[in-house]
Amino acid sequence: MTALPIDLRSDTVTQPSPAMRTAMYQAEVGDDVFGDDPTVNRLEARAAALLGKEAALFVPSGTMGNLCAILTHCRRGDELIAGTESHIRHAEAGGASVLGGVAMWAIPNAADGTLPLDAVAAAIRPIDHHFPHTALICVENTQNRCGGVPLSVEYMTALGALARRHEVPVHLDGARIFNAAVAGNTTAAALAGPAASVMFCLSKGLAAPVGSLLCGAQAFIDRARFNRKLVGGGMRQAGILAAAGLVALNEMVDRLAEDHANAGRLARGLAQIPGLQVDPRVPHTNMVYATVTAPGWTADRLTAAYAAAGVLIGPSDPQVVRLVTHYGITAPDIDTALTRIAPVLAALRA
Ligand code: TLP
Repeated sequence: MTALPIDLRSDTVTQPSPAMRTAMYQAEVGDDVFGDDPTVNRLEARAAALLGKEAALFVPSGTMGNLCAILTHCRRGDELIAGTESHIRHAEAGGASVLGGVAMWAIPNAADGTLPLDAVAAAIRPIDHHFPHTALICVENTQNRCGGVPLSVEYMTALGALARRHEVPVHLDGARIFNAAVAGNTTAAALAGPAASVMFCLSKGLAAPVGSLLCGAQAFIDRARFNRKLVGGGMRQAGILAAAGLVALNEMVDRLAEDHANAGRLARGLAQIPGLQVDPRVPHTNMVYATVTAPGWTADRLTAAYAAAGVLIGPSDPQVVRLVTHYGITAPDIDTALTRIAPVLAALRA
């Protein structure tokens, strides 16, 4: 295989754009742990404004952004509510429990990615000395493991109202909130409005090399800054990274629609392949999940076979694979990928 592989494992594999590299080279920097980095300060102000919050904190990763939010909202022994399919529960190494002493009450996500409101209400603990204190409700938008589905402003508003009635804050894992905003024809601020805090990533579909932002009220972000230091996330001349982040916010949001269109193209192609089960209507944003139904095949085996054919994908569950479109993947790349993988199951079944 001499042609370059087409990498659909995640939107985290994106390369920075030429404008990002130029901005990084030219970035004005200082020591951000002293609050001296003008580029980080500009990025934090811009992120807060875009998300409709008072303040923001630049962190190295989405995982650390979620962790700092949890450490800031919760005390040891508290409990948070999250979806069974949420990244916080599924893929953050149990950080809330290990580092925060916070227990998780997991509610099955509905197929549309939401946490059913009656289930959330039922999971909020009454005040009783037997029970841990429910300190936080976490939702994810887009909801990755539910197919990258966007949650609507209406749902977020209803969840926010429920949470307010119970005086429990909502944290939004908005790693891909701009995908949700573009898909739902709304704004990130409208989606984040009902949440007390929101984390979003620069280094996924927005294609920056590193970094995420945690946004919320000023007093919340001041305490989160303490927690970022606690977990070793204070970075020094981080303006080098923030410069790429500013380009990401200024130039890379609107083009996410292209990734969504390419995901649709990919899903329609995959739906033609016997041995894969894909709902061609399903990609709402930039992810396609496919169930491997070919007898004797698993997600791992298919991933290896596709890699040998020059297409990188990710196993997600024993029989499920995930393919993600992103900056650097064009419509012709999708067609090439489909041409490469179409014969794989057919050849081996023959
Ligand atoms: N997701 C990664 C993997 O960890 C699965 C991916 O390829 O999708 N929240 C959500 C919803 C995420 O999908 C991710 C990363 C994170 C948080 C964590 O972000 P990072 O990787 O920056 O720590």
